[in-house]
Amino acid sequence: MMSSAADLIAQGLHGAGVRHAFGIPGGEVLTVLEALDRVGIEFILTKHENAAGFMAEGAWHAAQAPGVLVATLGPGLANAVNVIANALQDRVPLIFLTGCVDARDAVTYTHQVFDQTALLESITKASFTAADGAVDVIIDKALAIALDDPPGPVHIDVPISLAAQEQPGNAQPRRAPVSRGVAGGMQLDRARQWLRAAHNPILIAGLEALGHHAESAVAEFVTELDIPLITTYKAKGILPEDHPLCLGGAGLSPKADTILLPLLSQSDLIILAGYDPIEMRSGWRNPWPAETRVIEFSGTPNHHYMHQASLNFCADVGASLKVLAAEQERKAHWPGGEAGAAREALKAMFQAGEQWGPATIIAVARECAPRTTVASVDSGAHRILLSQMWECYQPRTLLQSTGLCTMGCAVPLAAGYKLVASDQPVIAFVGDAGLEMMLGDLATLRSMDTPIVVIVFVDRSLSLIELKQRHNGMPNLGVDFAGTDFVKVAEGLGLHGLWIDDAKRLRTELKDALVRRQQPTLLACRIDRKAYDGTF
Ligand SMILES: Cc1ncc(C[n+]2csc(CCOP(=O)(O)OP(=O)(O)O)c2C)c(N)n1
Repeated sequence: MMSSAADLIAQGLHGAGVRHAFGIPGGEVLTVLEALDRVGIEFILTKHENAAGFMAEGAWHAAQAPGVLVATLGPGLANAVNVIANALQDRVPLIFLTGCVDARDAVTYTHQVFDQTALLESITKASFTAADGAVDVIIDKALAIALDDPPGPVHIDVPISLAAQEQPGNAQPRRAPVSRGVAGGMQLDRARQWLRAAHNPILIAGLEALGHHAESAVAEFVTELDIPLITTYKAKGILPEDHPLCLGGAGLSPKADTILLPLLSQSDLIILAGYDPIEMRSGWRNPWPAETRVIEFSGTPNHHYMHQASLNFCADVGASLKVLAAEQERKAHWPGGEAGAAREALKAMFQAGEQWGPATIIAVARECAPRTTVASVDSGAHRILLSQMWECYQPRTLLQSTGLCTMGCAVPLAAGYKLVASDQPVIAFVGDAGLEMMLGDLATLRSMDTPIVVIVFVDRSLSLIELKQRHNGMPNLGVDFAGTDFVKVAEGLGLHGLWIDDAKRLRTELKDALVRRQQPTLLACRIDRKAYDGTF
C-alpha cells in the first residue's frame, strides 16, 4: 500500500513510541493531523503553541518517547519560538512539525510566508523541509538527531501539497541504535587509583545521567562506595533525597552555594556524572580549585568551558561508573564529617520558619503529597525556594525549565505528564505572573479533564525581579501589579478554585484535591509581597 508523506512521518513517530501530539492546527497541517490520527497518535488541542510544546515535554518525561509539537506556518511557528529554545537548552527531544507553502508558490505568494528555517536555525539541532522521495529518511534522521546526545528539538517543515502526495516509502535503511562507549585505558587506571586514594570524594550528577538511563548506576555507585551526592535540579531524586548521602539540588540558590561550594573546595576527588552545567548559575563557573582531581563522564566533549576536569571521558555515564567502581573497596569517606555537617546545615537553612508564607506552603504540600507525586514548578522566586526544599524520591519527579528558565512552563508540563501517567498525583507550582502569562492553560486542563492541582503563589509581584531591583538599590518599577481574582478565573474556566490563607486549610484542601476530587483544582495561596526575602 502506498503512503503519503504525512503518513510516513506519522508512522516514523509511532514507531518511536509517540502516542500523543500537541498543538494548534491551521489549514496547512490538516493532512498531518489526519495521518497522526490514522496511526493512533492522539492530537491534543491547546490554547498556545508554547504550552503545547511544554505538554509534549511533560509527556516525554512520563513516556520516554520524543515529544511532538504541531503548529501551522507563520504565526503558529513564531508562537513556538520560546518552547523550541527551551527544548534546546533543557535537552528535550522534540519533533516540531509545521506546514509551509510549496516552493513554487513561495516565489509569488507572501501572505504569512517567511524563512521559517532561518528563524529556527539558532534554536534547533536541525531543520528540514520534507522533500519528495526522501520523507522516510527525513523522519528517521530527525528522530535520531533529536535523541542523540545532547537531545534537543528538530524541525520538519512539510510543504502543503507534499503532505498528501504518495511516496515510495520506507525504501531506505534506518539508522541502527548507537551504543555509547565505556571509559577504559590508562586514563581509567588513573581514575581508579584516584578513587582508591580519595578521602573526601564527592559526586555531582546532572541531567545527562537521566538521558543515559544511569539513575540506578549513580545511586549504586554512591551508596556502595559511601560518596556524598550533589545533583542539579533536573537530576533531583536520582537518590531519594532523604538518604543520608544526598546533599540535595544545586543550581540557583546563592544560600545553598555558601555550603556546597566550600565543600567542593574540601574535596580531594570530584566525579562528574552527566553533569551539564547549562542548569547552573554563574557561581558554578570553575567552582573548584584548579588543582582538584576531577573525573568527568559525559556524552559530549566539554565545549562549554564552565568548568574543567582533569580526566575527561566521553562515554556512557552508567557503564563508566560501573567500571570505575570495579575492584574498589568500600571505606568510610569524609572522616572529618564535613559532608554530613553540610547536609544538616542545608536542611536547617531551608525549613519553613514562618507561620504562613512560601516556605510553609512548600513544606505543607510536600508533607501532604504522596512520595510518588510528580511536581512541576515555574520560573521565579518560588522556584528557587521550592527546588531547594522539595524532596524528590524518584528521578524526573520535579519538572521545570532549568536551562532557559522560562516562565509559563509549569502548568503544561504537569498536564502533559498527567495525560500519560494518569495514576500519578501531579501538582504544578506557579507564580501569579507566570500563571497570568498562560491563563489559557487552565482552559486546556478543563477540556482535557486533567485532574492536576495548580498551586499559585499570589503576591502581586514579579518577586524574583523585584528582589534583584531592591538589592541593587533601584526604584520599584515594572515589577508589582494589581491582584487577580484567581478563584473567579478558575471557576470561569471550569476548574475548582479556592483561596488559601493558612496552613491548616492548605493541608485539608490539598489532600482533598489529590485524593477525592478528580477535577482540576486551583489553590490560590495569598502571601505578602517581599515574602521571599532571605529565603534562598
Ligand atoms: C518568558 C519569561 N519572561 C521573563 C522572565 C524573567 N523573569 C524570571 S522570574 C520572573 C518573575 C516571575 O514572577 P512570578 O511568576 O509571580 O513568580 P515569583 O518570582 O513572584 O515567584 C521574571 C519576570 C522569564 N524568566 N521568562
